[in-house]
Amino acid sequence: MAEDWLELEKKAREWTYEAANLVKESLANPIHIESKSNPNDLVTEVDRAIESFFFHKIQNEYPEHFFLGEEGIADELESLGGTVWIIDPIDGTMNFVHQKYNFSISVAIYHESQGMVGLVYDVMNDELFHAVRGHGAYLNNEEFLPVKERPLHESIIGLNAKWLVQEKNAYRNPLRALVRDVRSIRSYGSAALEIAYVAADRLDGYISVNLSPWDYAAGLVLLEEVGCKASTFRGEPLDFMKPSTVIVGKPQLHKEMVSSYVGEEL
Ligand code: 2AM
Ligand code: CA
Ligand code: CA
Ligand code: CA
Repeated sequence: MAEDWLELEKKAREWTYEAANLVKESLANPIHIESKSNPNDLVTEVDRAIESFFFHKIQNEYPEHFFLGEEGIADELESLGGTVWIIDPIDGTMNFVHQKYNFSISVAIYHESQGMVGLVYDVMNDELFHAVRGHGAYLNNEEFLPVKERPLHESIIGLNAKWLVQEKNAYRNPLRALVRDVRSIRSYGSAALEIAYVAADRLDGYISVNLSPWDYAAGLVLLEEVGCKASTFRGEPLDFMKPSTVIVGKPQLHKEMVSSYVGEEL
């Protein structure tokens, strides 16, 4: 049976708003925080509860669909075959914990490896960035205009300055050169939101040395609708089965950032 992607987006949107209300309610109480891969890689019981909320909704309503989420509630997937929901329950957990602000819920639906639905919801600002493949990208009820290219020296790039000072980061020098040459950099602390900002023309590009599929899956659906590009630093398509470098931008800028800065063999 062919899926109705507009209907699925409506359902995803309804659940996202419901999940956002649960997140906001959780802010009234103390939140238990743990570390994952390192002391700054945080997770809370709210991240897990929201992932579980989506997982059970999807299992009930669409038992034939698959699930890929950051907190590992579902069995690991080996491919993006069939219909797969790719969810980051809270993107920007550090902001959620420290600021109670600047975090998002990221929900994507892929079909046979193709992004069909993408939603990135900035919970505290009530900004829902959403797209259905072939139907344009929107912020709340407003459709995005096609993005305008700017020359690299007038561009603002989303980039965490930590990447410039970590000695173990092999891309430190190419990234420093890029930071020197662009107009400025910004760091909001939610990769999904920063990718949505590129689609919305608030940023010209976004770069991270290490992201996972739930960080970019929804954002990529938005980008596709406005003609922006996303790839690894080497210009290869993103591999949804493992973490990788990610570079996103308006087409000309993306090409230049890859070919003149981060795309070289290390
Ligand atoms: P998260 O909050 O869902 O973990 C922070 O700059 C951005 O990078 C966030 O979108 C964050 O997602 C993401 N990120 C990916 N891997 C991370 C890691 N190991 N530690 C911290 N943030 C990570
Ligand atoms: Ca995390
Ligand atoms: Ca994330
Ligand atoms: Ca997360």
